[in-house]
Amino acid sequence: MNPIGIHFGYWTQSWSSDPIQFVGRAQKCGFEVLEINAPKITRMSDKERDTVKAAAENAGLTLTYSIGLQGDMDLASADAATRKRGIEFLQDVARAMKYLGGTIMAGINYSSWPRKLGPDEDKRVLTDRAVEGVREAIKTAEDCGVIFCVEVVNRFEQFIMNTAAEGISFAERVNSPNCKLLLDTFHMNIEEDSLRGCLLETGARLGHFHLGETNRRPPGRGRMPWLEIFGALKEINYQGAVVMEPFLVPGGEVGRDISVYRDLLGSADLDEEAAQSVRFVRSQLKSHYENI
Ligand SMILES: [Mn+2]
Repeated sequence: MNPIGIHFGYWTQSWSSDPIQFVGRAQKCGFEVLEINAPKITRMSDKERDTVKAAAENAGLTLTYSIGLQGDMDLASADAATRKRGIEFLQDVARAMKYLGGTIMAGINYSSWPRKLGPDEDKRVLTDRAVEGVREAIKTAEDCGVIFCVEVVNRFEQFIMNTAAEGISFAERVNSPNCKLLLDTFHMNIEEDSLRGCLLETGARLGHFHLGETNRRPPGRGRMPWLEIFGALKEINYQGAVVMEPFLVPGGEVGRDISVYRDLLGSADLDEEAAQSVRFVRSQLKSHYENI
């Protein structure tokens, strides 16, 4: 069965929070994977990395690494120095991940986030630059055994890949065995004609998977058709992690970037909500394994 994970942003208002504080909480809630901030590990000393690695191992957690490149590292930028900074940063991430034994690097690692198309910009030109940048950065990922998962996100957050079909075409152009797709049900719900259809189309190119309800409540608290989604993952024999990415609390950098403008937690408890969602996802996954 797929390991179940959570994105650390669920518990914090700052992307640069120290990931170690979420290890114990994730374990207690029943997770097997914790997705942490990739930029953060590039700024750590080896000693700090050792501490994070040991804590995750002791908690039985696999770490995955999330990226939303900032504007000054945009691989699609017209400015060569900006693109170079982005490539060097992604190389640093791959090396830090190798040190930590990590394999899944995922998110907006091909341009910047959030990002709209400017008035004088042409999507095709920017996509060409992004492909070229990823082709360069991914060489280090290949050397480090890191799978470079490009996330397909909805139109309000980025423009380069809004559908799995666009993601597949991007990955084909990058043409590396280490280039895979990250699909996310929150974005798929907005853009895809068919949830099952786009997963079947992606097939073996799916490298990572995010779970989110339509309003980013924890899975099981909304109206996403989970049985259809998990059934399609089973059909394509997806063995990777399923990482939930709920965001309930407004405020701070995270609330602002995710556009959380109201309190979705109410009187509930963050850890109890997460623990309940793990049980829900596990039972949904399990029902597919029992029916074969
Ligand atoms: Mn996501």
